[in-house]
Order: sequence, then structure tokens, then C-alpha cells
Amino acid sequence: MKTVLSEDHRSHFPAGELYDGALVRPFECPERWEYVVAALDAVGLDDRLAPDAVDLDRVRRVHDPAYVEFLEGFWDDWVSAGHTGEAIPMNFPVRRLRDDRVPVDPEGRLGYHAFAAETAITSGTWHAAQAAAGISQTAQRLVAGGELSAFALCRPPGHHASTDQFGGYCFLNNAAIAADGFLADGAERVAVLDVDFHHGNGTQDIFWDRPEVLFASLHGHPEDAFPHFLGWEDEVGVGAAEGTTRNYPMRPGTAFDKWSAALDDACGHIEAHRPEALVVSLGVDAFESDPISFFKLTSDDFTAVGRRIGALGLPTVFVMEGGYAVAEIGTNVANVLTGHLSV
Ligand code: Q9C
Ligand code: ZN
Repeated sequence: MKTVLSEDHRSHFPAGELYDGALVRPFECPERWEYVVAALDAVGLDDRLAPDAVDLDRVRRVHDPAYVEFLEGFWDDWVSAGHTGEAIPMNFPVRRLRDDRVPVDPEGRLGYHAFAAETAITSGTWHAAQAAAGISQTAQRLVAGGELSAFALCRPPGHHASTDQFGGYCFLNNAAIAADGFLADGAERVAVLDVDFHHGNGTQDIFWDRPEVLFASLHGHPEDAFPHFLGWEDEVGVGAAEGTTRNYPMRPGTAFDKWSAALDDACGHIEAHRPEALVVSLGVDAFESDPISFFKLTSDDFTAVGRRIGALGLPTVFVMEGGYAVAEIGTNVANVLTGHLSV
């Protein structure tokens, strides 16, 4: 299995994440990448590939072109408007405010295109987000070209990014871009399995009305966990896409017995969809000592996760999402990939 990666991720690392009433060092930090690379080396997963340049036309098939333009031009506009610090969104077009008008002022445009305030935009954010999308596209191309699997080591992550909003550390939805890439290359059906601790609200939004894409997500119940406002079991998709969204919200303390039963059920729906390829949103924040999550998976459990996904026998792109127990993130990712390869 090849790993697609680049150093460009380093250009996105905000000085602060708004957390507990303070600006703290972001949980989503560059060492996450270092630990994953080291752990892949340790198990001999050392077949590496640099990404091709991002194809923005393909990015615009999943994201609103106006949102892509916002991400591309925002930092210059922000600086031109006299701002000197990082851009943290602070007000949003929520209930009873208008979302049919896009402000002109950069502060307004920032809130218009965001759904949460923990995620700052910096001077290097667009560069890193584009690179991550290019990594995901390159991994997808490898698998579309006949490789059995590939790992897109993306940073920043993507699954919270919707058609036109950033948040939850995500800007471009790398997994959705890979899934859509298979369709653009001629596949009729594809599946996205999201095992990150958090609900993949962005991916769900992007494929909500697209019957070709089955989206299944295992996550902390929205009553208890970020992103709080999506991810209930009764969200199943709309119109012809009804039944192509499957949510498995689970409660604090959930361990592998319950979690893996949900995974089995999700895998059953994936098989029934008969996809030509699978994209896995691979967050490892379901880990027992993740600092911001509440599931209880062990490092060994992640090997079993990889084996279960491997049993589907599908061409598979793994796309890196969350995981904030930094010292263990590498082992947990490597365990999923070696479990997958062992089937
Ligand atoms: N009290 C990903 O894993 N903050 N994003 C949660 C917890 C945001 C996670 C606050 C977490 C975003 C890709
Ligand atoms: Zn997560």
C-alpha cells in the first residue's frame, strides 16, 4: 500500500484554538503527521509517493465554487482590511438570521462560510488545504488505476467541511473529493465509511441527495459530542438517495463490542450498495485515551477495524482525519492499515 504525503501540511498550524475560554495550542497539530510517518516506517509501510498538483475543477464538483474562491482569496482580503492576527469566525447565520446574503466585510464572509469557532484561518491555510486535497486525489487516482489500496496522509483533515462551510479543523473535504473522483472516473457507485470519532457532517451534506454514494458514519451521539447538530440515526438521505446515509451515534464510554457491531451493520449496508470503491475517513480519535473524545477503542481494536474493512474486498482509499492522542496516533493508524493488508 502506497502512502501519499507531503510536507505542505506544515503551512497550516494556527497559533491558537479557542477552547475552554482560552486560545490553546491546536489539538490538530503537525506532530500528528510525524508520528504517523514514524509508525508506518516501523511496520515497513514505507512505499511513499508525492502528490500531483490539486485539480481544483474536481474540488469544485463537491464544494460550492464561491466557497473555494472564498478560501483562496480570504487571507489577502483579511490582511488588506487591516487585520494582523489569525482569523477566527465569531458570528454565523444561525436561526432567524439571513443566510441568503453574503457579507462584503471579511469578518462577515468568514462567519458566513464557517459553522464553528475553534478553527482559525492563517496565511498558510489555503496552501495546506489544497495540498491535502491533492494528496487525496492522488491516492484515489492510484486506486482507480488498479492499486488495491492507498493511504492519503492528509492534514488538515476534511470530513467536517461541507459544500460551503469550514470548521472542526476541516476546510476541504478530502474524503468526499476522493469518493467523487471515482464517480468522475466512471464508477457508478461508491461508498464512504467514516470511522472518525466525530460525525462526518460535511461528507453527509455533500452526498445527501446523491444516490450513487453510500455514506456510513460511526460517531459520538450528537447530544453528547461535536458537531452536535447532525448525525442522528433518522438522517437517511433524501429523494432517490433515501437510505444512502447511515448514522451510528453512540454514547460516552462505548467500547469495541458495541462499536464493532455498528461497524458490521455499516459494512452490510456497504455490501448491499455494491460499490466499485470504498473511501475510509480514517480518524483514530475513537481511541480510549483521545483527549477530546469518549469512546474506548484500544490500539489492538484498530487492527480488527482494518481486518473488518479488508473483508469487504473493495479497492480502498484511506484518508486521514482526526486523532489527537498524538503519541499513539501513529500506532493506531498503522494498525488499521496492517489489519487491512492482512486479509
Ligand atoms: N469539547 C476532527 O476530528 N472541538 N475534528 C470539539 C470538544 C472540535 C474534530 C470540542 C473537534 C473537531 C477532524
Ligand atoms: Zn474526529
